Amino acid sequence: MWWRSAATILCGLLCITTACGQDAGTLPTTSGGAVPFRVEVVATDLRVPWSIVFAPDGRMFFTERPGRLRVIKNGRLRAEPLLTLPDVDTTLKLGLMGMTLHPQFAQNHWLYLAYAYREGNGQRVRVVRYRETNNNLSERTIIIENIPAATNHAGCRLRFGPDAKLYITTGDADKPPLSQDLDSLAGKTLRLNEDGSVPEDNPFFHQPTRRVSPVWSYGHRNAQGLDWQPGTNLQFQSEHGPSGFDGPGGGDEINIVERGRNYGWPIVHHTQSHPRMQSPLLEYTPAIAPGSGMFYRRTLFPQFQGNFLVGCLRRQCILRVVLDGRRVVSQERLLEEGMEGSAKSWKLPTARSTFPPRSLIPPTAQDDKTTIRSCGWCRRNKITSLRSYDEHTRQGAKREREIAGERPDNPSSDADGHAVDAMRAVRCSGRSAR
Ligand SMILES: [Ca+2]
Repeated sequence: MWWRSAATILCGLLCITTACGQDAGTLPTTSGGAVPFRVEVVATDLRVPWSIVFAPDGRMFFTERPGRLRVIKNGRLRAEPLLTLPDVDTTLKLGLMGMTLHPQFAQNHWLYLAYAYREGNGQRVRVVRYRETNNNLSERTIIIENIPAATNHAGCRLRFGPDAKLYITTGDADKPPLSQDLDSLAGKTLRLNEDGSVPEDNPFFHQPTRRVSPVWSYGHRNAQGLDWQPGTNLQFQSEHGPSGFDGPGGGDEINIVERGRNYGWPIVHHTQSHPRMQSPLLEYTPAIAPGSGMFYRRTLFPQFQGNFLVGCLRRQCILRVVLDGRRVVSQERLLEEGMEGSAKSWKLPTARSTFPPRSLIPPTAQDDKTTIRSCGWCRRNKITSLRSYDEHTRQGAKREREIAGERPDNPSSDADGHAVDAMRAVRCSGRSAR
């Protein structure tokens, strides 16, 4: 029942975009009670809804990871999907994930999807474009494909920027060094024209093809939130930090992403820094598992205007970041632990001791005492071999889970700690507004 996690996040986001409660005595509020709101359930029995977009005519399109594109019109979920992709790979955290509409959707009806598919023994991601007319999709066009992916790290957030270019986040495909390889599409932000061609003003040259590269920024692990700040047009991303197998747990990031820059993975992560790499604006340990990120632009909640809202898979809450340009003014969690009580203040990031990802320790390090001895973190933590590194990682991940309040024996938690409380959807329903 782990997919209910995403369904609850869907409820929360809808609350922010469509509903507002008056009975503040029993409703969730932001800290200090400044913004009361209530959650309405608009659809049930969904399988991992991942992207939501609104058409100019008011219809709501959303993806389900098994490969379905669904629509809600006038508050009702249409029973039949608009589309069921035949070639989607739904292994673990893959599937149909990204969706966006062309900025001129009202005129050209172009809808873009990003999903994982199987290629040989591995996974890949492709982005396709359809023309949507009267709930019918046609004119399938491949925009880009053969993007490396893996069961965990596949990126897939799609959005058009203020420059009318299509931006795509990609994961490191479980191969961290690819994030630093400018000739690979893994662990990057890509920037394309609406038809999939590469803009001539992109920052990098792709050596194998001797042409301009789709790459806009690099050194990402798995960014899945993407939007531009109203007013400044700064690009913000949320990004998942290590899961334990590729570095200590936590280290989730919010970054301001700029042309041609290196965001560090896997050379630096958590609170580490490097003179030629960009440090995150915000870092979160324990993990929050940021699965989405968007700026609030609407008028129903004027207090949220210009806030960056992040859908957190862990604890199933929404992180609200109040910003003044590049400066973080405050943070809080909304809807944490379901609907009960007021939002709690977020513990602001603090410096932590961290250790290098396993990929940076050469395979021969077990016999290479010089390599181990040259690593300050390894010395401090008495790491003398890859085996002791792995044990430390395991213990660290366990501690992170305990700090996060998770129960390792909870049968409704999956391996990455995307804990699920199946009853939460019921609670949402019991408190629905109408
Ligand atoms: Ca980073």
